[in-house]
Amino acid sequence: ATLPDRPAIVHDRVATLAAATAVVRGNWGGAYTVPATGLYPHQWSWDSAFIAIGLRHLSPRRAQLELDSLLSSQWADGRLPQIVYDARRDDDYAPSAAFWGSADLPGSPPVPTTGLIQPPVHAWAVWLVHAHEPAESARRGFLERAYPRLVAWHRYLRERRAAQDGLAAVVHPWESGTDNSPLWDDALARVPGTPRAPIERPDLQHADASERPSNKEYGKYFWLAERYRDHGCSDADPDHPFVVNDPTTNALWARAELALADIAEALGRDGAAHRAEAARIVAAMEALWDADLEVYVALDRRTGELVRKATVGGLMALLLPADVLPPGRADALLRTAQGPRFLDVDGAAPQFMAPSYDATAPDLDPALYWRGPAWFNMMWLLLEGLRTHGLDARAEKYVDPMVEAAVREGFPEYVNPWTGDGHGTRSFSWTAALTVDLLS
Ligand code: 9YW
Repeated sequence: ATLPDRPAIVHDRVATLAAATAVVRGNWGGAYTVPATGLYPHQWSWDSAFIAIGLRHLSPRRAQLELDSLLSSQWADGRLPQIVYDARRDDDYAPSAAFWGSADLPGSPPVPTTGLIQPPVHAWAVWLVHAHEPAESARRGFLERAYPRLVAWHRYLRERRAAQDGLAAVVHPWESGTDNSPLWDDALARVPGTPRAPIERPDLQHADASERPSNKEYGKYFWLAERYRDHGCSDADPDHPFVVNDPTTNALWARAELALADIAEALGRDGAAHRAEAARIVAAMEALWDADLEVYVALDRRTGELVRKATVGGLMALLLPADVLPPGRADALLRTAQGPRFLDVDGAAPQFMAPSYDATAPDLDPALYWRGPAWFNMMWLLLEGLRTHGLDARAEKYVDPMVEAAVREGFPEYVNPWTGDGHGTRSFSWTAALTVDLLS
């Protein structure tokens, strides 16, 4: 099977690198990069990891600082917060720092943050930043500083989020990084949409309402955030209505454990416990495997039921080498990734990127956030997954289409996978940073 040839590529490498660099530079906030100046004016957890992966090519020191500043906002229990607020910009985003009032919560850091988390891609990002310029990293003690904090972060996932069955649970759609994914529809159906706080939507000043979650969904997001906050963000609320195992979070956690092993070994320690932990997570993920769809899916902990829908996040176990996965699993995932649900490599029309949601699903919407559009972080991860399994040439074929989609409309947040049309906000940091990475 071959991917149909792309039409002539319009981007110019030098100009594209300059434009992408200008975006990440323009979004620099002093010690970290905001995801987008209007829509997301604070530091976001997994955004910083992807941004650092691009920044390492431009300035290894800035890439280190990006991750250092997130790691320094760690809670006493080890959690890395979803958002670290910049007090100077606290009227631009909802829910605000005042909504969380993190200073009043036990174990919170000195800076205001949310109490939620995001997918644990950080240890891997730290390793990639280090490995790009090991001497510069060693000179600044980057790994020594990061390692204990990353260990504490993973301990939080294991002890506070994975106590029952070894799979990390998320307690809010925001924690998955894929807010309105179809994976969360059923679980959200039992969440009240009536928070005490007013439902504010400053996001709608920066992106079209038809491309963002609905007010109904935001009501539920606010209600869940209030509930988690009102229980002290303690993970000890037995009746929290939204507790799900997300395939992206768990696959990235396993991948990050392998990176932690590399970090430990670079520091002259034994990495075996981290490799064993990665294997343990992969074994636990068997509970998420859907043998019919040939993809990992979500598990609703409140009902005990699998959410049998294929999302691009369900392919992220491709980031793990074949010998870490169960026999035959990598081949099955590669079939799904390249099949009609995602890249459709035998299909008639050339595709820019993989959709976030099953292309064969009747309710896919190619412009609506995590319900169809292609996202640059997920596609970057998928290309890494193809490369992990020796499909370098296949991955390479997507670099130009992906860069073209990024540059054509000014580094959009997400795009239509089939036309490349941009959606959401523009000058989005991880789109630009990962473009730098693809071209470096
Ligand atoms: C929100 C910042 C974040 C990303 C998430 C994406 C969106 C909405 O924006 O979240 O308000 O946090 O879904 O993955 O980290 O770019």
